[in-house]
Amino acid sequence: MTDHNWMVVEEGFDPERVAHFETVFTQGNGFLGTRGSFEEYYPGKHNSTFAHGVFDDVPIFFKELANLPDWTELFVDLDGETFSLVSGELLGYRRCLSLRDGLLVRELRWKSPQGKISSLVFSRFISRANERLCLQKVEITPENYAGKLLVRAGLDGGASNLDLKHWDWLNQRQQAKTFTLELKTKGSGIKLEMSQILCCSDKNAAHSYWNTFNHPTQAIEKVLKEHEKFTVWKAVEIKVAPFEQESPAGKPINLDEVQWDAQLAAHRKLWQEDWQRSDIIIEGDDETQLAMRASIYHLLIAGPRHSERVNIGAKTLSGQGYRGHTFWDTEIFMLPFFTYTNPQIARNLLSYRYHNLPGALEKASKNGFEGAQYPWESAADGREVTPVWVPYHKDPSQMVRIWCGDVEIHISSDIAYAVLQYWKATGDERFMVDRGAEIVLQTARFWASRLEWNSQTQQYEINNVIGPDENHDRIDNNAYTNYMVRWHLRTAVGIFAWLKTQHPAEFKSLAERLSLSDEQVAEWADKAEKIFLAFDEKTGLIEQFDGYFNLKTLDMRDFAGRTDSIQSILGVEEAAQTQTLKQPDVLMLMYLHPELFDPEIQKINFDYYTPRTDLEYGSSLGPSIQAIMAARLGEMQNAYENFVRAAQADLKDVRGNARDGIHGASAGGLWQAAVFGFAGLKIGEQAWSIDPKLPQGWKRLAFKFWYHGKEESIDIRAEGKR
Ligand code: IFM
Repeated sequence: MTDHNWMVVEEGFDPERVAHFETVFTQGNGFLGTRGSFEEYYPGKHNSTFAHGVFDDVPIFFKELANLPDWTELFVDLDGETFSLVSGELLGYRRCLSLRDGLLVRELRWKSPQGKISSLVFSRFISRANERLCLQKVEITPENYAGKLLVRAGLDGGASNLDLKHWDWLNQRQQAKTFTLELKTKGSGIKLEMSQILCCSDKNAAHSYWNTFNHPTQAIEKVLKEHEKFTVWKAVEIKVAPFEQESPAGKPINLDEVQWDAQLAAHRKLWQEDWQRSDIIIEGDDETQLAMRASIYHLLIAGPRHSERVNIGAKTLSGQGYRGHTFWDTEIFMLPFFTYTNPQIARNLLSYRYHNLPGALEKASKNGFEGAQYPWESAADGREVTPVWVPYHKDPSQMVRIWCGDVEIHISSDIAYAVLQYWKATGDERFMVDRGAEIVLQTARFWASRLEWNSQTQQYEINNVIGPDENHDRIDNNAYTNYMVRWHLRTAVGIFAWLKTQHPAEFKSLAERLSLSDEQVAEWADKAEKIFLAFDEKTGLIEQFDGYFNLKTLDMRDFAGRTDSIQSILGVEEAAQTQTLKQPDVLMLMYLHPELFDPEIQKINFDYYTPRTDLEYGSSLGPSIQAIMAARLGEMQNAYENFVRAAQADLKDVRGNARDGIHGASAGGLWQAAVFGFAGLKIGEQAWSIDPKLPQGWKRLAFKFWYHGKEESIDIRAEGKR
């Protein structure tokens, strides 16, 4: 293991890639996430810090994570000239994120407009050891001059998301060497306290405090000799009222006593433990090794360790894309990583769904159904927050109708599926009895009321939905949805019976509380067997939805050289008239339920749907699933090609939208592609097995995972030895 496989490096400064690197260099600790923005002013920089659960009201998107004041602000005045990347001349520039410990370091040499050369090294980390603590340091050396140095660092209460300000000022105060700013979100009323201390390497340096309204600032001043290195560092404590009690790692801090070295050592120890459990070693392919670790790193900094009331947004805590909302991306794409490496985080994520059952019950009831219908997009309280109309990205004067919140309903089964997967992998019976069963039963109840009886065919249908492939909306009998619902209802019937026999006391109280009877559940069993399931006996094909086979086939080779999705090139309406998929749909179903389809049937459908799927520029969720299916079927070239696509989603910014935040689902999907695709890990109720198929050139694939409370180790060598 060499360190270049642990370092994401920006060699040389490229103004065009500022926003991209801000995302890639995001740091965090499972509670806070801060983008890799520069400490000093830079035009158009999108510095943001988000904390899980800190949502506020916003037009169109209902709720969004509120951008916290920037704890990284730091201005350096060098003998009267302010350091900035927009003036003077850069003589050297290198920025590195160490994935081992999340330390971000920027080293540069800068020649000021007046010709004074300085070396500057900025370092920072968000503590893993204390969720409230952030630390930052700058080392400054004048190389060809002597003069006055002034470092200014403040907390700006005027922080905003794009153009919307979420914070009201409450108070600010100074105590000894620290100052504190108190704020409250305008709509949700969440209180925030940020405190800061600024220290330096010379006791005789002059300190001052500027009590500027809503932007208190500390400064340190010193006259430096030529070649004299001077270090300034600061510690910031971030307290968010609703989450303080829940967080054992968020111990109160005495900022006066915080020491950089001691904090870094404690932080590194926990990171080491994280990697011990979570690393995937790939030998023989450095580029994907680094991408794999970068994906794991981004999952680790996003996973809530100490709260079961929050969840991970589609863009983690690394950007404003999707406003911090949670989708099925969590349960189907990211959760398996946590289930198998950090089951406590997986439990927290699923518990968020449990605590938010009231929102799902409300949604079902508003729509005229029974039980619990989970929202397509969810924020703090689990109510639907999918926007209904959004400005069209190519022409913001036009509005586009988003139907996902109305009819992308497969998410209720995706969550139930994740609950069952978690149980199977961990054996956490307590979770199942206390929380999981209720999620599965209440969502099953929703489906039982949502099914539509077709008296002609004598079958139940599910009409007017959106499947995983969002290129086609408001379609009937999406195969993914229908098969998932049959599985869901059957599973709920099994859970009901299991609870009744294995945990009679809990069963009794749950059945009473939910008013759930044997008759009702028997009806679910009956309905499950009468759901329409597409399958053509002659061809072995599953039609993605009613009428899909009649749509126009598009030859994607005709669009060679494109840099955008087919949907974006053709427009929403026209793309919907073609068979082009945004992401795997029938293949997604086969990935989740391989037991339902013989390998020949999987292959027939793989061959049919692969050329119709926009894996290059469609959804970032597609390539990893495609890679797993291809690996399972021995289509190794296709598997590797799509694995690389997923690996590059953020590091290479293949879709040009990494500026909006990390593609969390792609990161989780990449982990699954290595584990369930190339290693071929299969999890049973009592045992697990592997069926390795390594891509060409890979010499080794090794990782650990947790199964029923015990850590297991896999080490696959190219020659096939374990
Ligand atoms: O959940 C996904 C969806 O499957 C495709 N569009 C983006 C969403 C958020 O990542």
